[in-house]
Amino acid sequence: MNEEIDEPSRAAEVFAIGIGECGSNLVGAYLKQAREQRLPPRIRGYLCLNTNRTDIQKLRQKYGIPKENTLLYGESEIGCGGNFTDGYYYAIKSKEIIIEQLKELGYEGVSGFVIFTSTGGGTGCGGTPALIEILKERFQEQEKRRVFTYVFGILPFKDQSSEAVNTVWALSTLLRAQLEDRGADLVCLLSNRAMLRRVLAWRKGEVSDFLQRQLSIDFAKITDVESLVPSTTDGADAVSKAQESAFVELVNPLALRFVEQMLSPGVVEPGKDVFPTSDLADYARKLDPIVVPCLYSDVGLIPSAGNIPQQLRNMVKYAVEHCSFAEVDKDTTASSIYYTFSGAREFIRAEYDPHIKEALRPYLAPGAAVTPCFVSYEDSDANPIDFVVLLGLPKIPEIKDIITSATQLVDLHAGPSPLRRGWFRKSKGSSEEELRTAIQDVAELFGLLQL
Ligand SMILES: Nc1nc2c(ncn2[C@@H]2O[C@H](COP(=O)(O)OP(=O)(O)O)[C@@H](O)[C@H]2O)c(=O)[nH]1
Ligand SMILES: [Mg+2]
Repeated sequence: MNEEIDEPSRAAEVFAIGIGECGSNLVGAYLKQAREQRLPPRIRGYLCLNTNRTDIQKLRQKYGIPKENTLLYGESEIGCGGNFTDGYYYAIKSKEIIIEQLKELGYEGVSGFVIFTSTGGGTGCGGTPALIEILKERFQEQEKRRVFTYVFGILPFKDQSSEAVNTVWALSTLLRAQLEDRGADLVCLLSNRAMLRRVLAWRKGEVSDFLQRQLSIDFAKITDVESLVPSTTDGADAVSKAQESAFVELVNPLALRFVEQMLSPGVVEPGKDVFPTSDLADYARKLDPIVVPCLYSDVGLIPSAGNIPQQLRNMVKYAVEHCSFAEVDKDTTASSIYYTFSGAREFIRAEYDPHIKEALRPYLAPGAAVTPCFVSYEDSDANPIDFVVLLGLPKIPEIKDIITSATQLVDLHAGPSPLRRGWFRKSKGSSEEELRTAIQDVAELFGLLQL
């Protein structure tokens, strides 16, 4: 892909994997957008994996993805229907063909993998922990080389209790595996619900045209934006399905803007300085294993207007409270923070760090560390000021909702009736105990034990 890149920066390249429908769409949209503008310089190659033939066909058509960049695996060709255990074992059983195809696409020597998935489906939810195991085994055990695996996980829309169960299972599984060094190095949570709310708030005009076209929704008549969010339960009807797919179209570009920002500090470009020098591994080293990103694009910082500390405080507040990719509590207490401040050279100054840190303090747990990264460009026109904050293990009300929904669904099927209990095995390939442990894990991790 990037022939002119020299060896050191080549070594810092990553391989992108989209697994399941959501994950593959994100990779497809990312590369399509990149092809139209410029190639994403960090991405060595990409693969979209799915257990569902129709999803792959739709994906190839929509984003113009060549066949060799997709892989259909598993036993049925009709997906996993939300059964994450199937999702997990289908991937494990297809280990050889997955590795073989990654090899053909040139994955040797990359420093990391970015894996895109939804947390609430089956193929991606179950397949992601399996994929990471496969990659870690291949690199760490066979090659004795550390590779980083970053997961961009999309949280479901609200009131999807089956997806809530899957989300809890996926987070617990990814983190438990990490204890044995076979899990995700970092999981970035992006919430469909929160992203949709942002898009609706920011691009009202454009969005209303889009909804009018796609769904014949008259935006002028909508008073409660939240009511637009599909609250589908299992077996959603066709209307909410159409609605959901229109909504994902709206949120995907936002998710991708963040991905681009997150990968950018390590990309070597003429006229660009990064201080302190940063590589992809930094995020994993400096942050807790689950993070929620915030992205404030095109910040209006005006040094000549004076009172820079105040301007920076406003920027930080706005970023955390209005630009996070999953809603966080106002008095969120993150256990770690990493921020990237990027833009034209005259605005991006390391001496702003104490002010930014001070402004971030209300969102931090006592004793938690903040890691800065300044990215400055010579060319001021092409590079607006962007501020990215990664909040390590913040308080996320949505996670609380997800735990509550998951618990309700588990409770519903628990109890003495073997027919009711059959749900655990049939729908999830799992057991009540396994799911209760996962719920407990996630509740503990986020400090949510008193629900
Ligand atoms: N943001 C976003 N969410 C999606 C997309 N496609 C599906 N989803 C969400 O993903 C979840 C369903 O998982 P899906 O990826 O279809 O399952 P899988 O194919 O079995 O891994 C639901 O929460 C959907 O709202 C997409 O392209 N973008
Ligand atoms: Mg799907």
